[in-house]
Amino acid sequence: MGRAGLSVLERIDVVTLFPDWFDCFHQLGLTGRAVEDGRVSLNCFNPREFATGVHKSVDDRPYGGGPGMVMRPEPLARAIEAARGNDADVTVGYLSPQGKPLTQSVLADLATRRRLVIVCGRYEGVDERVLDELIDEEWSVGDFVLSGGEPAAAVMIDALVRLLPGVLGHELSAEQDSFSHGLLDCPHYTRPAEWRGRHVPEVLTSGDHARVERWRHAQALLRTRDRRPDLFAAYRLTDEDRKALAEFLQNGQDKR
Ligand code: 4GO
Repeated sequence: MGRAGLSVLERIDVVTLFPDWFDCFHQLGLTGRAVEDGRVSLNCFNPREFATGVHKSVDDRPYGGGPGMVMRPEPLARAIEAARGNDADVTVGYLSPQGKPLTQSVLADLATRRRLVIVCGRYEGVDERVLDELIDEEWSVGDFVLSGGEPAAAVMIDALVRLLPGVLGHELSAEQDSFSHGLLDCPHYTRPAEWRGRHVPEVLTSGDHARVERWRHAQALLRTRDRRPDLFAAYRLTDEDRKALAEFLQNGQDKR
């Protein structure tokens, strides 16, 4: 069902040694409201609580030597299994720099799975056998290294929850986002019309809605071309787009 896109994310579980990281999602802002309103439920499972022995240890030294520690398989596996439960329709993901890059379109797909379990590693990472045994997908939030998967999971949760129906309120705005059309966002302005000698572009105060939309789209094209040539190369320009670009470049209205 998740794959057909007929479902919508109902529940996110996070496997983490630091559940405090996720408290703010229950309290603050857009996600706080979404969780409070029951649009999505958010739970944490702590491998520490599944560790046995007096020390309840969750890490151990790496085979083959070297610095740092590795998360032990059994407490982690038990936490993942507790999070998953008996449900067949669950995607279990692990966050690491080795994962598939998370883009808006990957996240839009994940937002149509019914349940996600997000596993956060610490130390040097987790025992590879846990990935082989229990992880369906591996994701990355970018080409950099974090000391734990928690901030990456937090990024994912924020990006996912705002895609859920009813969460943004103004349904259209997720569609108007940067990236949903493969382009960066246009500039935004609010009052006052002049601030520190800088004026809001005249078109935005013209009341001509069609002109405003053409300007915004041209700005998005120009900014993408300047700042993200990789995205611009992948974007398929329409004849309309070419005209808009040429017009705005000619008129020197290229506020970027
Ligand atoms: C995820 C996790 C980077 C990412 C991480 C990322 N670093 N780029 N660190 O999405 C294993 C132990 C992974 C620390 C974790």
